[in-house]
Amino acid sequence: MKYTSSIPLCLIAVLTVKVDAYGINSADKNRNFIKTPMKYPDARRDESILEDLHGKKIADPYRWLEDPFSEETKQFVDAENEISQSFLENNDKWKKINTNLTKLWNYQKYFVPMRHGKYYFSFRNSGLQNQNVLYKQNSLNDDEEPTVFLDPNAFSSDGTISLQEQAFSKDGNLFAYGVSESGSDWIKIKIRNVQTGEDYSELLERIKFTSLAWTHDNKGFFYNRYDQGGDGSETDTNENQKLYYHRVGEPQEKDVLVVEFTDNLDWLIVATVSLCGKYLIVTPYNGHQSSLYFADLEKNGAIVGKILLTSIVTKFEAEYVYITNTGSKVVFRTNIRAPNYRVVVIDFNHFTEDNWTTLVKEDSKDVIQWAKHVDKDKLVISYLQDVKDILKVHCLETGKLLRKFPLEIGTIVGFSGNEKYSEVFYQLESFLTPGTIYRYDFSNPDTEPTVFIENKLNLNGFDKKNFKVEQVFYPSHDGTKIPMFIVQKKTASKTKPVLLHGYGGFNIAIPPEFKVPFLFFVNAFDGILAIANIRGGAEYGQKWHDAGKLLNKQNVFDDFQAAAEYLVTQKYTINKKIAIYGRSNGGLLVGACINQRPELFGAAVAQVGVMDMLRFHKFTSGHSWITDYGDPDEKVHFDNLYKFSPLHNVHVPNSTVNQYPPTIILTGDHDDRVSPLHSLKLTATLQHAVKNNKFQNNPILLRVYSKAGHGDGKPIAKRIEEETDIHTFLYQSLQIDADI
Ligand code: X99
Repeated sequence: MKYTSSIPLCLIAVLTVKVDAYGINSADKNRNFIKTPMKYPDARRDESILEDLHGKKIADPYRWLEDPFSEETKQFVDAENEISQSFLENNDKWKKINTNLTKLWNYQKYFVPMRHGKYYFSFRNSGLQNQNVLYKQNSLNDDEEPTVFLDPNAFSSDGTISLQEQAFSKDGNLFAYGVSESGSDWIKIKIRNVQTGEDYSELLERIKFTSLAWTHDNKGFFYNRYDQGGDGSETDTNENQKLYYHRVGEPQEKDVLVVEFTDNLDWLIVATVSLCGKYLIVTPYNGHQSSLYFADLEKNGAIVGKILLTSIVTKFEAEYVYITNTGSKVVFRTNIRAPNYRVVVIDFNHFTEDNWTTLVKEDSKDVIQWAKHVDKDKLVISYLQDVKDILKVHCLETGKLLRKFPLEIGTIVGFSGNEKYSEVFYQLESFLTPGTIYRYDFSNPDTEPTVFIENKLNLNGFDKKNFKVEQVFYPSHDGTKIPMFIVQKKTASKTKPVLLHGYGGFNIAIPPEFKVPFLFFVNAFDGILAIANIRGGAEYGQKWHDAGKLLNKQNVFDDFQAAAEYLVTQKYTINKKIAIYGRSNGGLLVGACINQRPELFGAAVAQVGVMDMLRFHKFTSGHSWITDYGDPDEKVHFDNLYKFSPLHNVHVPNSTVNQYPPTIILTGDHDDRVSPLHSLKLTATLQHAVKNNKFQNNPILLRVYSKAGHGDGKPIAKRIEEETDIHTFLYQSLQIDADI
C-alpha cells in the first residue's frame, strides 16, 4: 500500500518494533488475531482542558489533535497507521480480497448521454480508470466513435485530481468545470472551448459549494467564492460565501461581486439563471431551508456591481428548487406546507403567496424528489415510493398526469433531457444492476422506453437470478415501521455474516444503488447486505427527516439498533456476525451505536464520521449542520447532543458483554467536510478507555489515508485500497469462512 510517512525514520523503527508486539499472534494471525490486549500509542492527555459548558464540566484531553499541522498530531496519525496497516496487511487475505475486488470493479461503465449545442456528451470509464472520462460525439449512431473531450486522468498521475461541478454555456460552445485536489471540497474553475478543446488562461479559486449558472449571452457565469481558501487539510471555518459573476477571458480579479448577505455569514447562496435567461433566482440556504429572491437580469442591464434582488420568501422554513418557467410563471418544487413536496407556480409579476398555484399537488405517501422540463410542455417527475423510484410524466400547463414509465425496483441515478428535445435518457441502478440506460422519445407516444446501453459486470458466472432482494418493514422501539432492504444469495448456508448500513440524517435517503463493495460482501463472503432506511433521511419526506433530527436524533440510533435486533430475532444471523457500517453522518451513527449497544454487533466500520457533537460547528462548514444536529451553544441542544456524542459517551468495559466490537475508524487527511480530528479524538478516547482492560479483546483501529477527502472524486485505485482494508477487517472480525 502507498503510505508516506512524515515522521523521522528512527521513530518509525521504534514504532514498528512496538507494533510487532501489539498483540498480533503471528502463529495464527489471520484468525484469532487477539491473544493479548492490543497496545496503542500513548497519546498525551491534556487534563488542563476543562470547560464549563451550560453547567457541566467538559474535559477535552485530546484537543491538541484538532491541529492537523502539529508534529504531535502527525506522529499520532503515523503511529495509528502503523498499527492498522500492519494489522491489515499481515492478514494473508488482504491480497486476495484486493485482487477479487479489483476484478469486480473492472467493468465498462457508461453514463447517460447529454445534448449541448451540436454535440452529445457522455461520461465513460473503461473499467479501472481512476476518473470517468467525458466524451463528445456528433450523433449517437453506432458507426461514430466518440472523441475524448475532457480526461481528468490526465490531470495527475495518481488520479487524485477530480472533476466536480460543471456547466455548458447555453449555446454549448463553452464548458466551465471545477477541479478538486486530494478529495477536498475546494475547487478551481477553468473554462474550455468546446470546438477547439482548449482551455482559457484564467483560473478561478477559493470556490466551495458553488452554483455555476451561465448568462444566456454566453459571456460568463455566476459562481460562489470565499475570501479565504485552503487545500482541504485546514480546519478553518468557512463563512461569508458570496456570489460573483465571471466574464470569460478575464482574470478572476475582475469578477463582479453581485450578491452577499453580510448579516448572515453562514448561508450558502444558490443561484440559477432561468430557462429563458431573463431571471436570476437566488436561494440562500441555512442548512436545508432557504429563502427566495429573484432579479430581472434584462432590467439590471450590464453586470457591473451588486444585483438588486426582489424578495419573495423571507422565512427559512422550506426548500424552493427552480424547475422551469414560461414567461413570468415560474415553476418550483417545494415542501412549503407539503412535507412530501409539491410543484407550485409563482408569477414573478404577482409573487405574494396568495397568488401561488399548485401545479402538481403533494401525494399523501410518495415523495417528489426532482422534476425536469422536457419535450416543450412536459414535466418528468421522480417520486420515491417506499424507497423505490417511480417516474411519471405530467403536463406542464395543467399538471395532469400523462403517463408512468415502467421501472424495475431501483433508483434513477442519471437523467438527461430538456425542453428543446423530445428525447430523454435515464439510468437505473439497483443492488445487482450496475446501471441500465433507457431511451425514450416523446414524439412516438405509443412506444415504450428501450434499453440504450446496459452496463454489465465482467464476472464469470455472475447471474442476478442467484440472488434475492427483499424489503421488510421492522418495528423500531417506539413501534414505527422502518423499511429495510435485505440482499443475499439464494443458497442457504450456515449463519451468514451481515453488513448493516444506514445514514439517518440530512433528508438523504439510502435507495437501492449498485455499489461494488456491497456486492462483493454478498457474493464473495456469502453475506447479507441490510440497508436500514432509518429516520432522519428523505425516505418518507419531511416528516421522516424531522423524526430523526434535533431533539429526535436518538430515534436514528434506536432504529438502527432495532434493525440488528430484528435480523437476529428473525434468524437471519447472530449478533457476533453483524458488522455495522456508516459514513459521514452515518459514521456518527456507528460511533453512537457502539457506545450505546456494543453487544449487538460483531464489528463496526465508521468512515469520515462526525464524532465530537459539542464542537462540530467550529470547523470548516460544520455550522451548516446545526439545522439537523442543533446548536451546541444552546443549552437544550447541548444537553441533547451530550447524551449521544460518540466522543463524550465512551465507557470503560466492565464485562465481556459491554466490550467494544472490533472497530475500525477511517478518515482522509484532506477531508474538509468532516475534519479528521473527529476520528482522531474518538480513537484516542476509545483506546484510552480500553487499554489494559481485561474485558476488551477486540481491536480499535484508526486508518488515515493521505491525499484523500470525504469521498467525492476519490480515484478508483484509492477506493479499492480502502475497501480492501475494510473487507479484510470484516473478514477477520466476523470470522468469515468463505473460500476466497
Ligand atoms: C454538506 O455539509 C454539504 C454542504 N452543503 C450544504 C452544500 O449544507 O453543499 C448545502 C446547502 C444548500 C446547498 C448546497 C449545500 N452536506 C451535504 C452534509 C450532508 C449533505 C454533509 O456532508 F446535506 F448532504 N454532512 C457531513 C453532514 C454531517 C456530516
